[in-house]
Amino acid sequence: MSISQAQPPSENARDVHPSPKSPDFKVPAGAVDAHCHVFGPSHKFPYSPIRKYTPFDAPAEKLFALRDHLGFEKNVLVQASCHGKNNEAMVDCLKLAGDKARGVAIVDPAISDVELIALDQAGVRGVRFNFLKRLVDPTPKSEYLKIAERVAKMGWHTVVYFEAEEIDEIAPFLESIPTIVVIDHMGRPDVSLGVDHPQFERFIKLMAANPNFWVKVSCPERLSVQGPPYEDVTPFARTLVERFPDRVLWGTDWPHPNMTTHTPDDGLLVDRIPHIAPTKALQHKLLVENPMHLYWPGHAIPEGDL
Ligand code: 0GY
Repeated sequence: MSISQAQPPSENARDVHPSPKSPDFKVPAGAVDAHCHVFGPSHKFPYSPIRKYTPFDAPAEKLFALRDHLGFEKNVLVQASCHGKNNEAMVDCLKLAGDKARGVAIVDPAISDVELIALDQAGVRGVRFNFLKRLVDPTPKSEYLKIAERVAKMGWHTVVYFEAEEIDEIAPFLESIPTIVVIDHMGRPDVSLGVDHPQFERFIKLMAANPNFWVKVSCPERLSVQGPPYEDVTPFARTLVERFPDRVLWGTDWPHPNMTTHTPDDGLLVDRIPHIAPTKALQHKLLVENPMHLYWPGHAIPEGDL
């Protein structure tokens, strides 16, 4: 493996899949990959000095090639911890993508209104609060709340990433956020417990009690105990899609940072979609209507073949 990037990847980092399969499942026209990242290139957009990992560079042009290969039309770029609060790589990618991408930023509580407006003009529509200890040092919830109150005025939403064991501790904070709250990766359930376990029931109750909560039915590759094709994760995603069809999003999670067990094949991930969203109507909501509503409100929504 040749490593020529400016900041070499962490020892256990994996590069992206070199040749993801062409999916057998054809996504509907206008489909949005609503959770992916761009990394570097680090000679141009260095990783954060306080990052917990260094990924392989995964620049905009590689993402666009994957988008086209999988049949998607649009991307939502989610700022990852390795770039910290410097959103330049993401903003550069938004510019290159034209209207085909939107972003979710990580911002400092001291960010100025001018900087927030510049992010909005670049296509950012949300902020991300990351609670995973292996990824970030903690930020006080009071600081996060101040950010949420400011971005609420801009019509943005909040994306949160936390571990399932933290749900009781974090729920009151989530319920105080005055925006739509999008929960990453199904709240990271322990899938070995099973879909009927109180842990996942607790998550469903949280979703049911808060109509402003949305969830990404993403990341089977991280949550699976069995590995590809991730059948042990399917019942979790399918339950959420069927129960909350208007509040679910789907994303590849490309380029899959911190995966140590295997290199995910994004074509295979796309082929899981009909298993978690078994009807054309559910697929259209998951891949087109819901992300368009959140990230391209007021834009024409391509009709599905229902
Ligand atoms: C993801 C998941 C991970 C990483 C990050 O911000 C990040 O670094 O989100 C992870 O390691 O679980 O969504 O990319």
